[in-house]
Amino acid sequence: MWALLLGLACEPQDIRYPCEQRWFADEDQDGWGDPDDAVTACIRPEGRVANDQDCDDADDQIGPERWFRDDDGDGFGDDEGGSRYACAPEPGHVDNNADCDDEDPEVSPTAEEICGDGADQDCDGVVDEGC
Ligand SMILES: [Ca+2]
Ligand SMILES: [Ca+2]
Ligand SMILES: [Ca+2]
Ligand SMILES: [Ca+2]
Repeated sequence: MWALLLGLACEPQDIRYPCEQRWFADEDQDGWGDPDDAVTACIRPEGRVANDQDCDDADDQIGPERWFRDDDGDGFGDDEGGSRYACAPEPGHVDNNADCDDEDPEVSPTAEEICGDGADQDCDGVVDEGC
């Protein structure tokens, strides 16, 4: 019985992370970590997260924003170009994913619908409406 318990106690831990994994304090518990407070461990220490992207770890209302690639430069991005989280604006990125054609600056939510061409210029999901 004791041998069995001891045997279990000596089982290797369930290591799911490389031991050089760094864990960042998440004081405000918003899921974003403090880049200035890191420890290294194989198992996630309580109250810590694997990212270091919190902009203010004392305020759970302040965290990184999601930025979307805007390839055609019309001020609207999309999901396809990928997105990233950051505290400051990312070059070539915008804070929305409202572009329905990120290869055409003439197509965006602020563009005007062009009648009769079978395309949806203003990204409202309707082709040639109001024509
Ligand atoms: Ca945090
Ligand atoms: Ca925060
Ligand atoms: Ca765009
Ligand atoms: Ca566009």
